[in-house]
Amino acid sequence: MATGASVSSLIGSTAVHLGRIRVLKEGLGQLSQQSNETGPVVYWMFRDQRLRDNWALIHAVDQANKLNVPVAVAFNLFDSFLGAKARQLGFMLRGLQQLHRDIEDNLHIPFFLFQGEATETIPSFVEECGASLLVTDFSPLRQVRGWKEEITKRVPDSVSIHEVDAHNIVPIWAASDKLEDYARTIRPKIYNQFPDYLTEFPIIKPRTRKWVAPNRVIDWENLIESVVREGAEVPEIDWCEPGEIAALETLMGSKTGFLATRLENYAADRNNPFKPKATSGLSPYLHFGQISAQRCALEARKLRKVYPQAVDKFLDELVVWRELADNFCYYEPHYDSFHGAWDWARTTLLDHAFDKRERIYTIEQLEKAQTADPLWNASQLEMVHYGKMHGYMRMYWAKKILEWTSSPQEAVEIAVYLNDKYHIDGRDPNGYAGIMWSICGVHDNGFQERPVYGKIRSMTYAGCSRKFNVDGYITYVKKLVRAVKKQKEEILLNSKAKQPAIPN
Ligand code: FAD
Ligand code: FO1
Repeated sequence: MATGASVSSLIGSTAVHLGRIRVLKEGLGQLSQQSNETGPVVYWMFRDQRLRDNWALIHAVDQANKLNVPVAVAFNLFDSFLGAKARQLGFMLRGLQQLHRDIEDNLHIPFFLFQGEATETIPSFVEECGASLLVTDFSPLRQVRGWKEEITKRVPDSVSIHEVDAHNIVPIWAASDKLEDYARTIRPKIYNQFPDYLTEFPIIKPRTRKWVAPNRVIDWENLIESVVREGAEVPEIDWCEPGEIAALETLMGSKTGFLATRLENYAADRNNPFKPKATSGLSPYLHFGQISAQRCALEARKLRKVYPQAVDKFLDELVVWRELADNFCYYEPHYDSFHGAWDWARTTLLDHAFDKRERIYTIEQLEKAQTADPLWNASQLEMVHYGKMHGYMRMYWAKKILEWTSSPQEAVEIAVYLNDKYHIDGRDPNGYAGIMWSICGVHDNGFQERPVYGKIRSMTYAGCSRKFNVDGYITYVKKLVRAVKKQKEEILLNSKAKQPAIPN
């Protein structure tokens, strides 16, 4: 696999920093197999589902302009993706529906939606349209990497494949070539490369060369309706509007946007679950790539003179901790199980494996928030009904699962299952790293030894009470849940009222 300088000998100069691109496969020729005509550059969009500020799309357009060929964007909707339900799929598809309209209207780039296995649909499309190049974005998750390996084998030999890290500000392979121990070890590696990578994006200008793309009407309404029906067990949320425009509004909007109206309180209040508006609320958009972290960082940095502490804290979470999570999933094959625990943590957890647990709950009891701890129950209900638990509570939530299950192995399994099932931003490297930090000592140090936890940092109800208004948070979640349930009932009543009366 070629990176950096060797990429330059393969693809020449590009609009995108060469360190951001990896050549997964060097094709034998640029000419299409189908005819004498040269086919489009195909961008298989995966993790970075946006047309603005997208280095993978910029690279695809840049290469197409150089080859004087058109560009096509392809997205594959998997039959099943890590158990995603209506909540996540509805959000994603509604965002893609907007992207489809915007990319065709504004950039005249055709958008293709395939359904099934990407290992089948993407190579077939590449072959059918006689693609001259396949560009894709980057994810460290093992499933995605497996699919890419398979696709690399299956596309015709004539076609090169370029992978662009469009998600991280400093590309994962440029930030570090190893598993990093701590935020403090990766921080200087990232910040030192900001001059190279934290740059403004060029404007995308595809050549107007028209490609007569095959007929491809996408019935979004029906597709979304059926996906939402099938995944109804975890219903959609209504407080977070999907799509790039809404994402930019959440970042910069003058009425409620984070930078314009809320950044000020970030340094002081971001760890207060009773003040949920103090954090950005960007994680759903970042997870689905509906906004670029680089855009968030560029805009936040402009306010550094006014709010230095808040901006520095925000950049630390957005860049250092987020990219550390990608680093963890990229270099640690067991990123979502006890096997991925830090060595000291594994030792101490095994030393305490047979400690008596004061309480043990089943996965069903945990899922239904039936524990004796009202604070934990509130956080679980916030996740189940609202779809996003406050960041501070996520740590407490995961640590308590360690305390209340019979082994750390089981604790990680349950935490991953619940986190991915209910969170709108689940299935993300941040989630796996967050759970492993909470339960398995990842990126953390040892603390004073305690039963069950061993040297893993513990969190307690009393500690939370000293930090924030626990009762206020519990009451806030109760209200939230009541409102969501009421709304569900109204929707149900409305849909029943709309059904035609059954004749006697
Ligand atoms: P802000 O505080 O506004 O932060 C801005 C962005 O920085 C976030 O959107 C996120 O991309 C990044 N960020 C913030 N905190 C962290 C962190 N600790 N680690 C890595 N990146 C961070 N995040 C997810 O995106 N998906 C998950 O499924 C997820 N599960 C978690 C599970 C546990 C047990 C823990 C401890 C953390 C988890 N996090 C997860 C990380 C963090 O809690 C969320 O990213 C944050 O609460 C999202 O809210 P926000 O966008 O308002 O955050
Ligand atoms: N990406 C796809 O290319 N196709 C999908 O069908 C798909 C579904 C999906 C469901 C939930 C979810 O959280 C993400 C989903 N993604 C999908 C996006 C992408 O896979 C994620 O951004 C990566 O998992 C993060 O690395």
